[in-house]
Amino acid sequence: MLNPVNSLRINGERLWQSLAELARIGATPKGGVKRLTLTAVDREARERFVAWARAADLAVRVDAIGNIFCRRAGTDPHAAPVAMGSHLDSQPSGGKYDGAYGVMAGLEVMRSLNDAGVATRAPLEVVSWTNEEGSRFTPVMMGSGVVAGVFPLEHCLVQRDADGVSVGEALKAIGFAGEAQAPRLGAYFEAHIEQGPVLEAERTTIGVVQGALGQRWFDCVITGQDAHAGPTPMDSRQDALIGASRLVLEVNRIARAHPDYARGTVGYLQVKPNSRNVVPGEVRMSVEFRNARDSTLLAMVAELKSCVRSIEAECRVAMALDEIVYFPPCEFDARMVASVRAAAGSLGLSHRDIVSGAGHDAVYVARIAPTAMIFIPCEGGISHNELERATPQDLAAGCNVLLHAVLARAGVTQAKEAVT
Ligand code: HGY
Ligand code: MN
Ligand code: MN
Repeated sequence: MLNPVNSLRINGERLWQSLAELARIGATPKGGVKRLTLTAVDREARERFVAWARAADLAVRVDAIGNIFCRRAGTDPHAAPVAMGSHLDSQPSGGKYDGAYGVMAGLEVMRSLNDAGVATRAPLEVVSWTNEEGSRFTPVMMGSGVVAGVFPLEHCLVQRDADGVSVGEALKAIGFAGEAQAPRLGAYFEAHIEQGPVLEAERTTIGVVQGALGQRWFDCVITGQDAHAGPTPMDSRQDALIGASRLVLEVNRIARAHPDYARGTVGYLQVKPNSRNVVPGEVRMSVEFRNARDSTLLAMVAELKSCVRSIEAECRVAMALDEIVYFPPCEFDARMVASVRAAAGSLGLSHRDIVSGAGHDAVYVARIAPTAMIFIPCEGGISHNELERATPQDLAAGCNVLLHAVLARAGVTQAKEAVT
């Protein structure tokens, strides 16, 4: 590899400004963003990203699930591209860095290589994947899942949101129902905030991500009987909310009782008829479990199902559990992980190996291309929260690691005299 690029660094101020400008799209009062996938706000962010990519002379293509691919040519047009990316959609009350950082960091790498006149052997791509968050439409990580062959395209296009709008209709409405074929990827790097407390607590700048927890998501419908809150004696009620409340506590107990990074969460709960003087006859809720070992994840689910049976009997309700997402724990490609570690080391940045508690598009892309992730700290480990924060220094550091890991993978064929 040519020496001149070793001293190459990204433009941290430009990265910071791009993130700030993007964060104004869907900005929420407490400093976060609400950019639900395939909404008008998501379209605005997508269009801003496409305009920036075109201004950096990247070739922009959109595929049938709305994934956006932006290519920088390499000197070997037949080489499989080295890709970077993440997602522009957010949680309903999300932060300005979850997803956006990985897309803007990839764009900044392209911009910096343009500024430095560096040519790579393999082409490069920066990708914005559709619907990583899974909060408006399930399944989660939809766009990367389609490209990785996890979900059939048609299955995803007919998924509907709470208002009955389908993914296909929403894609057309925002003008991102593309026709391009997703490119074959030679490698994929995703830069992301850790979304947990480890790096900040250890004052470590870079997380060298080994892999991600496996996840199992369920929709649960609890059916009892609507009844008048006054005349109905306590013993004769079929109170769906009591059943749901018992299940919430059992999910928490099961997660706390298991090893291997076990997690259990009920994040969504809808009570019907949701009227203060009616005993609730129906509750719809989410249940999700995560774990670093597939066998432990299975054991957690088995315990959940036995709890469901006993709660049904005790509360005289019916509980329907429908599994909607499953992916096993994943390990990233050892050579790719090593290149992230080497880049952090060569930049003199503190770093440590870490496992991702969150799912990411990288989890599915890892099924079709060698993949690795780069984490940076976020304040208090807070994410999926409007208060999500990261420092300009850490954002730039992670982007420099991305730059040098990508260059090591793509190969440098031309660089102006020593890059100052
Ligand atoms: O839920 C997750 O792990 C990711 O944020 N979609
Ligand atoms: Mn994310
Ligand atoms: Mn997220």
